[in-house]
Amino acid sequence: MFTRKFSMVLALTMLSAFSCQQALAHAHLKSQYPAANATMEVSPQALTLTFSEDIEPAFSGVEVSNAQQQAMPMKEAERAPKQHNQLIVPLEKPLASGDYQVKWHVLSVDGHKTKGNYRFSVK
Ligand SMILES: [Cu+2]
Repeated sequence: MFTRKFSMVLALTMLSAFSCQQALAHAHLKSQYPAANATMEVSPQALTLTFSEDIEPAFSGVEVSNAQQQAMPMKEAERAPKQHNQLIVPLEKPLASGDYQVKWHVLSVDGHKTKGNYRFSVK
């Protein structure tokens, strides 16, 4: 017969094993344009972020800020029509030369949220 405590430990162990499996399905940033730490000759017209899983665009977003922490005007992030793991974020206007920080957050189709950041610069 299992004691109450043992059953509890068993349940928690199973739960954490399950969470680990779920974690593999989270949307991680696989690649991006401009690439992390890249120096662009000219401003990109849009940022493209590709994730390991399909994402929900309505609950995903990207912010770009300059070295003075000012947010750059962006159009609404869209999911690529034929690639549901890709988020495209057009810039309202070209970026001036300088360093930029990109902060992203996405909701993957499995319902989990992930976020991260990286930098790039424009010559
Ligand atoms: Cu997940």
